Amino acid sequence: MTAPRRLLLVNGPNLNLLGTREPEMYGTATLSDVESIAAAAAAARGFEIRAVQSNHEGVLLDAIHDARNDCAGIVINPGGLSHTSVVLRDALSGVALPVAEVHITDILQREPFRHHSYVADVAVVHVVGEGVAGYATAVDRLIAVIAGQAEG
Ligand code: CA2
Repeated sequence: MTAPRRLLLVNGPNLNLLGTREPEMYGTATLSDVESIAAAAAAARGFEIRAVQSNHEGVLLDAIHDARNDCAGIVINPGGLSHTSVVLRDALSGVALPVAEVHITDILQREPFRHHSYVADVAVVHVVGEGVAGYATAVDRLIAVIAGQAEG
């Protein structure tokens, strides 16, 4: 079967606040801008995006599980769940799709509690500290991985 040309874009808790608070940390782009940036990067390579943002972990898990049926990979900014959530990590490893983890800020340059991500070692692509442009980088690099898998 041909792999679906669709990625799931997941934004975790509090990322709905993008562009409304803390612009010195997260910039002025909104969540809607972020979803458009990812969609444009995907469209340039013939892919589409299905976007989900939630402040509820279970909603994120259900979206990740559903991606098994019709997505070729997952781009995720888990927000603060990166540093706390074994269940999110288990969901990502359970669906066995290639994952790109993206963070707007450079988590390694911030407080020590942000240095560890439970998602990091189930992701094949890692993008940190590029601002919201990092979502386009993550989409590009994930599609390159997917294309490589299709060839191999
Ligand atoms: O740098 C990132 O993208 C983070 O995933 C953002 C998370 C943070 O917990 C991670 O350590 C790094 C926080 C998302 C909260 O987003 C806000 C945006 C605007 C205003 C307030 C929060």
